[in-house]
Amino acid sequence: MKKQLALCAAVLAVAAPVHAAVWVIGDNDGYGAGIADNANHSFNGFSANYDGRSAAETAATDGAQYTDTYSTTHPGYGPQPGTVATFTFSGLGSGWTQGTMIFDMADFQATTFGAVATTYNGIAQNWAFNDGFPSTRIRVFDLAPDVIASINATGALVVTVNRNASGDFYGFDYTALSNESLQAPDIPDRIPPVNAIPEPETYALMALGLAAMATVVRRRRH
Ligand SMILES: [Ca+2]
Ligand SMILES: [Ca+2]
Ligand SMILES: [Ca+2]
Repeated sequence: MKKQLALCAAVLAVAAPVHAAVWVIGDNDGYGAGIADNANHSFNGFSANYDGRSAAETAATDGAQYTDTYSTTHPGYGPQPGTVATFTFSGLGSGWTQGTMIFDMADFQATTFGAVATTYNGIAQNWAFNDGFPSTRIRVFDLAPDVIASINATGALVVTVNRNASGDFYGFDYTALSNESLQAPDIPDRIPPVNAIPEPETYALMALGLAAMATVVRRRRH
């Protein structure tokens, strides 16, 4: 029995990932400000200190700490030595035959300020995007065979976005990886928006409203 269980585990390990899955770093909460997909960011462009992160995102180490901010949490215009955002997807297993990277990204202006240098597991990607200020954009990329091979070899996908040679100022809402071949229309279903948690005073107002309604109903009955 033990041998059979061990064999099953081994087969599962080799075959993984079996099921369609999406790994998300950060969250689809509209840059911490409820900004709709592909809408303009509320960032005013004057100060370089936009920060819509939750406390958990600020403390994260997988790359969520680089979401819901501008320019990878290193505020300032112009090239900034050391401004490299690293997003680490781990525990991916092997057996990958296809995959998709998804980014909700803001304010990329490669022609004006220089493209950022971006790699997937060390493999260079072309990120010469010109979306303009303060546009946000959902981008969906099929993973190339060399990237798929690197995931199978390491069980991980490490994305680096390096601003050392660029003066562009930009942001991410979240980044995500799927082991399916997805298209843009699939994204709202796979990565549904996360609503901001209502503030305590909102609950208090709702309770007051319900109490008032109950009073009206009681009065009408009399
Ligand atoms: Ca957030
Ligand atoms: Ca920009
Ligand atoms: Ca977010």
